[in-house]
Amino acid sequence: MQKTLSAQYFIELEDKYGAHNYHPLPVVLSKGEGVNVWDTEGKKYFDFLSAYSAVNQGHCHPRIVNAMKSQAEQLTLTSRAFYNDKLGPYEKFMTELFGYDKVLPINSGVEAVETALKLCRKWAYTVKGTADNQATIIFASENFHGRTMAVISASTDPSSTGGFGPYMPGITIVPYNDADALETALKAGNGNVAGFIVEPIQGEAGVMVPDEGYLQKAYDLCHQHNALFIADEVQTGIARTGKMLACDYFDFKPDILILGKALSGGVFPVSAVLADDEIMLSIKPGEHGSTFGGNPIACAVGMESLQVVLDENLAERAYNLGIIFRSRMESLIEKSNLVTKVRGKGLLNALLINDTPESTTAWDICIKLRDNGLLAKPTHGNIIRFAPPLVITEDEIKECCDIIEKTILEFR
Ligand code: IF1
Repeated sequence: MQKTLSAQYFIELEDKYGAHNYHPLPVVLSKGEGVNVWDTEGKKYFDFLSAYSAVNQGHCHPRIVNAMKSQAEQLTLTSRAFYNDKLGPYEKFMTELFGYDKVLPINSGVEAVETALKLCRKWAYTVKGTADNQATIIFASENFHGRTMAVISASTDPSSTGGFGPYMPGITIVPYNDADALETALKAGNGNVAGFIVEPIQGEAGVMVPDEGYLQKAYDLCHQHNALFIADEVQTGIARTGKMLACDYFDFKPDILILGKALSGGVFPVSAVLADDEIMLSIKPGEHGSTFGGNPIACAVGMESLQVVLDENLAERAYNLGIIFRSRMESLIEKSNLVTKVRGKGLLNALLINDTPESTTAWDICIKLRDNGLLAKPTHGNIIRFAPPLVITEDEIKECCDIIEKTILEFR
Protein backbone atom coordinates (compact mmCIF):
# COMPACT_ATOMS: atom_id res chain seq x y z
CA MET A 1 0.00 0.00 0.00
CA GLN A 2 2.83 2.38 0.96
CA LYS A 3 4.36 2.21 -2.58
CA THR A 4 1.03 3.07 -4.27
CA LEU A 5 0.61 5.97 -1.82
CA SER A 6 3.96 7.39 -2.95
CA ALA A 7 2.68 8.01 -6.50
CA GLN A 8 -0.48 9.67 -5.23
CA TYR A 9 1.60 11.54 -2.66
CA PHE A 10 3.62 13.27 -5.41
CA ILE A 11 0.51 14.03 -7.46
CA GLU A 12 -1.13 15.65 -4.45
CA LEU A 13 1.98 17.70 -3.66
CA GLU A 14 1.99 19.14 -7.19
CA ASP A 15 -1.73 19.81 -7.00
CA LYS A 16 -1.49 21.58 -3.68
CA TYR A 17 1.70 23.57 -4.12
CA GLY A 18 2.12 23.94 -7.91
CA ALA A 19 0.46 26.15 -10.49
CA HIS A 20 -2.22 24.31 -12.40
CA ASN A 21 -0.90 25.17 -15.86
CA TYR A 22 -0.66 21.56 -16.94
CA HIS A 23 -2.85 18.44 -17.00
CA PRO A 24 -0.28 15.64 -16.81
CA LEU A 25 -1.01 12.01 -17.54
CA PRO A 26 -1.36 10.29 -14.12
CA VAL A 27 2.09 8.69 -13.85
CA VAL A 28 4.91 9.76 -11.52
CA LEU A 29 8.35 9.21 -12.97
CA SER A 30 11.53 8.87 -10.96
CA LYS A 31 14.18 7.43 -13.32
CA GLY A 32 15.09 7.65 -16.97
CA GLU A 33 17.64 5.75 -19.05
CA GLY A 34 17.77 5.65 -22.84
CA VAL A 35 14.32 4.93 -24.27
CA ASN A 36 12.89 3.96 -20.88
CA VAL A 37 11.52 5.71 -17.82
CA TRP A 38 10.41 4.18 -14.51
CA ASP A 39 7.67 5.36 -12.16
CA THR A 40 7.91 5.62 -8.38
CA GLU A 41 6.58 2.08 -8.08
CA GLY A 42 9.36 0.71 -10.26
CA LYS A 43 7.21 0.13 -13.34
CA LYS A 44 9.14 0.49 -16.60
CA TYR A 45 7.79 2.33 -19.63
CA PHE A 46 8.84 3.14 -23.16
CA ASP A 47 8.87 6.94 -23.38
CA PHE A 48 7.11 7.93 -26.62
CA LEU A 49 7.05 11.64 -25.89
CA SER A 50 10.78 12.23 -25.23
CA ALA A 51 9.92 15.39 -23.27
CA TYR A 52 8.49 16.79 -26.52
CA SER A 53 11.63 15.79 -28.46
CA ALA A 54 14.13 17.16 -25.95
CA VAL A 55 15.65 13.75 -25.11
CA ASN A 56 16.36 12.60 -28.68
CA GLN A 57 19.66 11.12 -27.41
CA GLY A 58 17.81 9.09 -24.76
CA HIS A 59 17.30 9.83 -21.08
CA CYS A 60 20.44 10.60 -19.07
CA HIS A 61 22.85 9.84 -21.92
CA PRO A 62 26.11 9.12 -20.04
CA ARG A 63 28.30 11.20 -22.32
CA ILE A 64 26.02 14.24 -21.97
CA VAL A 65 25.54 13.82 -18.22
CA ASN A 66 29.31 13.51 -17.78
CA ALA A 67 29.89 16.63 -19.88
CA MET A 68 27.50 18.49 -17.60
CA LYS A 69 29.03 17.06 -14.41
CA SER A 70 32.62 17.85 -15.29
CA GLN A 71 31.83 21.39 -16.43
CA ALA A 72 29.67 21.94 -13.36
CA GLU A 73 32.70 21.16 -11.19
CA GLN A 74 34.85 23.62 -13.18
CA LEU A 75 32.85 26.76 -14.02
CA THR A 76 29.07 27.03 -14.31
CA LEU A 77 28.34 30.66 -15.16
CA THR A 78 30.35 33.79 -15.93
CA SER A 79 27.58 35.89 -17.52
CA ARG A 80 28.58 37.54 -20.80
CA ALA A 81 30.22 40.39 -18.91
CA PHE A 82 33.40 38.34 -19.31
CA TYR A 83 34.75 35.82 -21.80
CA ASN A 84 35.11 32.15 -20.93
CA ASP A 85 36.95 29.19 -22.44
CA LYS A 86 33.87 27.23 -23.53
CA LEU A 87 31.72 29.68 -25.52
CA GLY A 88 34.07 30.35 -28.43
CA PRO A 89 34.79 26.67 -29.14
CA TYR A 90 31.06 25.91 -28.90
CA GLU A 91 30.18 28.74 -31.27
CA LYS A 92 32.81 27.53 -33.76
CA PHE A 93 31.43 23.99 -33.52
CA MET A 94 27.82 25.13 -34.00
CA THR A 95 28.45 27.49 -36.91
CA GLU A 96 30.60 24.92 -38.76
CA LEU A 97 28.12 22.11 -38.17
CA PHE A 98 25.06 24.06 -39.35
CA GLY A 99 26.81 26.28 -41.92
CA TYR A 100 26.22 29.80 -40.63
CA ASP A 101 28.52 32.73 -39.87
CA LYS A 102 27.35 33.17 -36.29
CA VAL A 103 25.25 31.79 -33.44
CA LEU A 104 23.46 33.60 -30.63
CA PRO A 105 23.25 31.23 -27.64
CA ILE A 106 20.23 31.44 -25.37
CA ASN A 107 18.31 29.10 -23.04
CA SER A 108 14.75 28.06 -23.82
CA GLY A 109 13.11 27.50 -27.16
CA VAL A 110 10.82 30.49 -26.87
CA GLU A 111 13.73 32.75 -25.96
CA ALA A 112 15.38 31.63 -29.19
CA VAL A 113 12.17 32.35 -31.11
CA GLU A 114 11.94 35.82 -29.54
CA THR A 115 15.60 36.39 -30.41
CA ALA A 116 14.91 35.39 -34.02
CA LEU A 117 11.94 37.79 -34.20
CA LYS A 118 14.07 40.63 -32.80
CA LEU A 119 16.86 39.84 -35.28
CA CYS A 120 14.35 39.80 -38.12
CA ARG A 121 12.93 43.19 -37.20
CA LYS A 122 16.40 44.70 -36.58
CA TRP A 123 17.59 43.43 -39.97
CA ALA A 124 14.51 44.97 -41.62
CA TYR A 125 15.19 48.39 -40.09
CA THR A 126 18.97 48.47 -40.44
CA VAL A 127 19.59 46.48 -43.62
CA LYS A 128 16.36 46.24 -45.64
CA GLY A 129 15.47 49.85 -44.86
CA THR A 130 11.96 49.33 -43.51
CA ALA A 131 10.51 52.47 -41.93
CA ASP A 132 10.69 52.50 -38.12
CA ASN A 133 8.00 50.46 -36.36
CA GLN A 134 6.51 49.35 -39.71
CA ALA A 135 8.05 45.85 -39.88
CA THR A 136 5.63 42.96 -39.97
CA ILE A 137 6.33 39.25 -39.54
CA ILE A 138 4.19 36.53 -41.07
CA PHE A 139 3.28 33.45 -39.01
CA ALA A 140 1.44 30.27 -40.00
CA SER A 141 -1.92 29.48 -38.49
CA GLU A 142 -1.92 26.61 -35.96
CA ASN A 143 1.67 27.53 -35.07
CA PHE A 144 3.34 26.78 -31.78
CA HIS A 145 6.44 28.80 -30.95
CA GLY A 146 6.19 29.00 -27.15
CA ARG A 147 4.37 30.88 -24.45
CA THR A 148 5.72 34.47 -24.30
CA MET A 149 3.56 37.46 -25.14
CA ALA A 150 5.03 38.02 -28.62
CA VAL A 151 4.56 34.47 -29.83
CA ILE A 152 1.11 34.00 -28.30
CA SER A 153 0.16 37.23 -30.09
CA ALA A 154 0.67 35.17 -33.26
CA SER A 155 -1.07 32.03 -32.04
CA THR A 156 -4.40 30.88 -33.45
CA ASP A 157 -4.97 28.54 -30.50
CA PRO A 158 -7.44 30.12 -28.04
CA SER A 159 -5.91 28.18 -25.14
CA SER A 160 -2.58 29.88 -25.88
CA THR A 161 -3.91 33.40 -26.45
CA GLY A 162 -7.18 33.69 -24.52
CA GLY A 163 -7.11 36.19 -21.67
CA PHE A 164 -3.59 37.47 -22.29
CA GLY A 165 -4.30 40.60 -24.38
CA PRO A 166 -3.43 43.19 -25.55
CA TYR A 167 -1.29 41.52 -28.18
CA MET A 168 1.89 42.50 -30.00
CA PRO A 169 1.27 44.32 -33.32
CA GLY A 170 3.11 43.72 -36.59
CA ILE A 171 1.88 40.16 -37.02
CA THR A 172 0.19 38.64 -40.06
CA ILE A 173 -1.16 35.10 -40.05
CA VAL A 174 -1.53 32.92 -43.14
CA PRO A 175 -2.79 29.35 -43.46
CA TYR A 176 -0.04 26.73 -43.06
CA ASN A 177 0.92 24.79 -46.19
CA ASP A 178 -0.57 27.45 -48.48
CA ALA A 179 2.10 29.15 -50.61
CA ASP A 180 -0.47 31.26 -52.47
CA ALA A 181 -1.72 32.76 -49.21
CA LEU A 182 1.87 33.52 -48.22
CA GLU A 183 2.49 35.21 -51.58
CA THR A 184 -0.64 37.32 -51.16
CA ALA A 185 0.48 38.40 -47.67
CA LEU A 186 3.98 39.24 -48.91
CA LYS A 187 2.53 41.40 -51.72
CA ALA A 188 0.02 43.05 -49.37
CA GLY A 189 2.85 43.86 -46.98
CA ASN A 190 3.97 46.75 -49.22
CA GLY A 191 7.63 45.87 -48.67
CA ASN A 192 7.30 45.98 -44.86
CA VAL A 193 7.34 42.22 -44.38
CA ALA A 194 10.54 41.47 -42.48
CA GLY A 195 10.15 37.71 -42.46
CA PHE A 196 8.10 34.54 -42.31
CA ILE A 197 8.55 32.16 -39.37
CA VAL A 198 7.41 28.56 -39.74
CA GLU A 199 7.81 25.10 -38.24
CA PRO A 200 8.93 22.69 -41.01
CA ILE A 201 6.48 20.24 -39.44
CA GLN A 202 3.89 21.63 -37.01
CA GLY A 203 4.33 19.51 -33.90
CA GLU A 204 1.70 20.76 -31.51
CA ALA A 205 -0.85 21.18 -34.29
CA GLY A 206 -0.72 17.42 -34.61
CA VAL A 207 2.46 16.65 -36.59
CA MET A 208 1.22 18.45 -39.67
CA VAL A 209 3.58 17.61 -42.55
CA PRO A 210 3.25 20.18 -45.34
CA ASP A 211 3.10 19.30 -49.03
CA GLU A 212 6.47 18.35 -50.51
CA GLY A 213 7.04 21.65 -52.31
CA TYR A 214 5.63 24.05 -49.70
CA LEU A 215 8.72 25.00 -47.75
CA GLN A 216 10.88 25.49 -50.83
CA LYS A 217 8.15 27.64 -52.41
CA ALA A 218 7.78 29.63 -49.19
CA TYR A 219 11.53 30.21 -49.07
CA ASP A 220 11.60 31.34 -52.69
CA LEU A 221 8.64 33.69 -52.16
CA CYS A 222 10.31 35.25 -49.12
CA HIS A 223 13.44 35.93 -51.12
CA GLN A 224 11.44 37.34 -54.03
CA HIS A 225 10.06 39.87 -51.54
CA ASN A 226 13.29 40.51 -49.63
CA ALA A 227 11.88 38.90 -46.48
CA LEU A 228 13.68 36.43 -44.22
CA PHE A 229 12.73 32.76 -44.00
CA ILE A 230 12.91 31.75 -40.33
CA ALA A 231 12.80 28.02 -39.49
CA ASP A 232 11.65 27.09 -36.01
CA GLU A 233 13.37 23.70 -35.63
CA VAL A 234 13.08 23.60 -31.85
CA GLN A 235 11.05 20.40 -32.13
CA THR A 236 11.91 19.13 -35.64
CA GLY A 237 15.65 19.72 -35.35
CA ILE A 238 18.51 17.60 -33.99
CA ALA A 239 17.76 14.48 -36.07
CA ARG A 240 14.12 14.07 -34.98
CA THR A 241 12.64 13.94 -38.50
CA GLY A 242 15.32 11.70 -40.04
CA LYS A 243 17.77 14.46 -41.01
CA MET A 244 19.80 16.69 -38.74
CA LEU A 245 17.30 19.42 -39.63
CA ALA A 246 13.86 19.02 -41.19
CA CYS A 247 14.95 21.70 -43.68
CA ASP A 248 17.74 19.35 -44.80
CA TYR A 249 15.12 17.51 -46.84
CA PHE A 250 15.19 20.56 -49.13
CA ASP A 251 17.95 22.48 -50.83
CA PHE A 252 17.59 25.84 -49.12
CA LYS A 253 19.20 27.17 -45.96
CA PRO A 254 16.88 29.11 -43.65
CA ASP A 255 18.00 32.71 -43.18
CA ILE A 256 17.50 32.28 -39.45
CA LEU A 257 17.60 28.84 -37.82
CA ILE A 258 16.12 28.28 -34.36
CA LEU A 259 17.20 25.28 -32.24
CA GLY A 260 16.38 24.11 -28.73
CA LYS A 261 15.18 21.03 -26.80
CA ALA A 262 17.49 18.17 -27.90
CA LEU A 263 20.34 20.62 -28.40
CA SER A 264 21.04 19.62 -24.79
CA GLY A 265 19.82 16.02 -24.83
CA GLY A 266 17.27 17.09 -22.24
CA VAL A 267 19.75 17.62 -19.40
CA PHE A 268 19.87 21.43 -19.41
CA PRO A 269 18.05 24.35 -21.11
CA VAL A 270 20.06 25.11 -24.25
CA SER A 271 18.79 26.93 -27.32
CA ALA A 272 20.37 28.83 -30.16
CA VAL A 273 19.73 31.10 -33.12
CA LEU A 274 21.99 30.85 -36.19
CA ALA A 275 22.30 33.36 -39.01
CA ASP A 276 24.86 34.90 -41.33
CA ASP A 277 26.60 38.19 -40.54
CA GLU A 278 24.25 40.48 -42.48
CA ILE A 279 21.45 39.43 -40.15
CA MET A 280 23.25 38.51 -36.94
CA LEU A 281 25.37 41.68 -36.76
CA SER A 282 22.27 43.88 -36.98
CA ILE A 283 22.06 43.46 -33.20
CA LYS A 284 24.85 45.48 -31.58
CA PRO A 285 26.48 45.07 -28.13
CA GLY A 286 24.00 45.78 -25.38
CA GLU A 287 20.90 45.32 -27.58
CA HIS A 288 20.07 41.77 -26.58
CA GLY A 289 21.24 39.20 -24.02
CA SER A 290 20.50 36.79 -21.20
CA THR A 291 22.09 35.96 -17.85
CA PHE A 292 22.52 32.27 -18.67
CA GLY A 293 22.81 32.52 -22.46
CA GLY A 294 25.92 30.69 -23.63
CA ASN A 295 26.96 29.60 -20.14
CA PRO A 296 29.85 27.11 -19.88
CA ILE A 297 27.61 24.19 -18.88
CA ALA A 298 25.27 24.86 -21.81
CA CYS A 299 28.24 24.97 -24.17
CA ALA A 300 29.74 21.72 -22.85
CA VAL A 301 26.35 19.99 -22.90
CA GLY A 302 25.39 21.36 -26.33
CA MET A 303 28.62 20.27 -27.97
CA GLU A 304 28.46 16.76 -26.50
CA SER A 305 24.75 16.41 -27.32
CA LEU A 306 25.38 17.15 -30.98
CA GLN A 307 28.45 14.94 -31.08
CA VAL A 308 26.35 12.05 -29.74
CA VAL A 309 23.80 12.64 -32.53
CA LEU A 310 26.61 12.44 -35.10
CA ASP A 311 28.50 9.51 -33.54
CA GLU A 312 25.38 7.38 -33.07
CA ASN A 313 23.91 8.24 -36.51
CA LEU A 314 20.63 9.21 -34.84
CA ALA A 315 19.23 10.98 -37.92
CA GLU A 316 19.67 7.88 -40.10
CA ARG A 317 18.22 5.74 -37.31
CA ALA A 318 15.20 8.04 -37.01
CA TYR A 319 14.72 7.95 -40.78
CA ASN A 320 14.79 4.15 -41.01
CA LEU A 321 12.83 3.34 -37.85
CA GLY A 322 10.22 5.95 -38.77
CA ILE A 323 9.48 3.99 -41.94
CA ILE A 324 8.95 0.83 -39.89
CA PHE A 325 6.73 2.68 -37.40
CA ARG A 326 4.50 4.29 -40.01
CA SER A 327 4.09 1.07 -41.99
CA ARG A 328 3.08 -0.77 -38.80
CA MET A 329 0.57 1.99 -38.06
CA GLU A 330 -0.77 1.78 -41.62
CA SER A 331 -1.42 -1.94 -41.13
CA LEU A 332 -3.14 -1.17 -37.80
CA ILE A 333 -5.40 1.32 -39.60
CA GLU A 334 -6.44 -1.57 -41.84
CA LYS A 335 -7.44 -3.61 -38.77
CA SER A 336 -9.19 -1.01 -36.64
CA ASN A 337 -11.61 1.81 -37.34
CA LEU A 338 -10.47 3.51 -34.15
CA VAL A 339 -7.43 4.91 -35.96
CA THR A 340 -7.73 6.70 -39.29
CA LYS A 341 -4.36 8.17 -40.28
CA VAL A 342 -0.68 8.17 -39.39
CA ARG A 343 1.62 11.02 -40.46
CA GLY A 344 5.08 12.22 -39.74
CA LYS A 345 8.73 12.10 -40.73
CA GLY A 346 11.50 10.18 -39.05
CA LEU A 347 10.48 9.54 -35.45
CA LEU A 348 8.09 12.48 -35.17
CA ASN A 349 4.74 10.86 -35.87
CA ALA A 350 1.11 11.11 -34.89
CA LEU A 351 -1.89 8.80 -35.05
CA LEU A 352 -5.36 10.24 -35.67
CA ILE A 353 -8.05 8.77 -33.46
CA ASN A 354 -11.50 8.29 -34.97
CA ASP A 355 -13.38 10.56 -32.59
CA THR A 356 -13.98 14.27 -32.12
CA PRO A 357 -11.21 16.52 -30.72
CA GLU A 358 -13.55 17.21 -27.80
CA SER A 359 -13.80 13.51 -26.94
CA THR A 360 -11.60 11.90 -24.31
CA THR A 361 -10.89 8.88 -26.51
CA ALA A 362 -7.28 9.79 -27.28
CA TRP A 363 -6.66 10.51 -23.61
CA ASP A 364 -8.31 7.23 -22.59
CA ILE A 365 -6.15 5.37 -25.11
CA CYS A 366 -3.05 7.01 -23.61
CA ILE A 367 -4.13 5.79 -20.17
CA LYS A 368 -4.36 2.24 -21.56
CA LEU A 369 -1.00 2.67 -23.30
CA ARG A 370 0.42 3.67 -19.92
CA ASP A 371 -1.02 0.53 -18.34
CA ASN A 372 0.60 -1.45 -21.18
CA GLY A 373 4.00 0.15 -20.57
CA LEU A 374 4.17 2.94 -23.14
CA LEU A 375 3.88 6.66 -22.40
CA ALA A 376 2.39 9.01 -24.98
CA LYS A 377 0.12 12.03 -24.73
CA PRO A 378 -2.57 13.45 -27.01
CA THR A 379 -2.04 16.75 -28.72
CA HIS A 380 -5.14 18.68 -29.74
CA GLY A 381 -7.83 16.29 -28.68
CA ASN A 382 -7.95 13.33 -31.03
CA ILE A 383 -4.31 13.12 -32.14
CA ILE A 384 -1.69 11.07 -30.31
CA ARG A 385 1.92 12.08 -30.88
CA PHE A 386 4.47 9.24 -30.91
CA ALA A 387 8.07 10.44 -30.60
CA PRO A 388 10.45 8.06 -28.83
CA PRO A 389 14.11 8.85 -28.14
CA LEU A 390 16.07 8.31 -31.36
CA VAL A 391 18.27 5.71 -29.64
CA ILE A 392 15.39 3.22 -29.77
CA THR A 393 16.37 -0.05 -31.48
CA GLU A 394 14.53 -1.81 -34.30
CA ASP A 395 13.45 -4.58 -31.92
CA GLU A 396 12.16 -2.01 -29.42
CA ILE A 397 10.20 -0.05 -32.04
CA LYS A 398 8.58 -3.30 -33.15
CA GLU A 399 7.80 -4.21 -29.55
CA CYS A 400 6.25 -0.76 -29.08
CA CYS A 401 4.17 -1.13 -32.24
CA ASP A 402 2.91 -4.40 -30.75
CA ILE A 403 1.94 -2.51 -27.59
CA ILE A 404 0.16 0.22 -29.59
CA GLU A 405 -1.64 -2.37 -31.74
CA LYS A 406 -2.69 -4.45 -28.72
CA THR A 407 -3.97 -1.33 -26.94
CA ILE A 408 -5.96 -0.08 -29.94
CA LEU A 409 -7.44 -3.49 -30.82
CA GLU A 410 -8.46 -4.16 -27.21
CA PHE A 411 -9.71 -0.62 -26.58
CA ARG A 412 -13.36 -0.44 -25.35
C1 IF1 B 1 4.98 23.10 -23.01
C2 IF1 B 1 3.72 22.03 -27.14
C3 IF1 B 1 5.43 20.76 -28.33
C4 IF1 B 1 8.11 24.16 -29.86
C5 IF1 B 1 8.47 24.88 -31.03
C6 IF1 B 1 9.27 26.69 -29.74
C7 IF1 B 1 8.93 26.04 -28.56
C8 IF1 B 1 8.34 24.76 -28.60
C9 IF1 B 1 8.25 24.28 -32.40
C10 IF1 B 1 9.20 26.73 -27.24
C11 IF1 B 1 7.99 24.07 -27.35
C12 IF1 B 1 6.98 22.44 -26.05
C13 IF1 B 1 6.48 23.39 -25.01
C14 IF1 B 1 5.95 22.48 -23.99
C15 IF1 B 1 5.24 21.37 -24.76
C16 IF1 B 1 5.96 21.35 -26.07
C17 IF1 B 1 5.06 21.39 -27.22
F1 IF1 B 1 2.90 21.02 -26.89
F2 IF1 B 1 3.68 22.96 -26.21
F3 IF1 B 1 3.46 22.58 -28.32
F4 IF1 B 1 6.57 20.24 -28.40
F5 IF1 B 1 4.67 20.67 -29.35
N1 IF1 B 1 9.03 26.12 -30.94
N2 IF1 B 1 7.26 23.05 -27.32
O1 IF1 B 1 7.54 22.93 -29.96
O2 IF1 B 1 10.24 26.06 -26.57
O3 IF1 B 1 10.25 27.61 -24.63
O4 IF1 B 1 9.17 25.37 -24.41
O5 IF1 B 1 11.66 25.53 -24.65
O6 IF1 B 1 4.63 22.38 -22.09
O7 IF1 B 1 4.58 24.27 -23.19
P1 IF1 B 1 10.32 26.16 -24.97
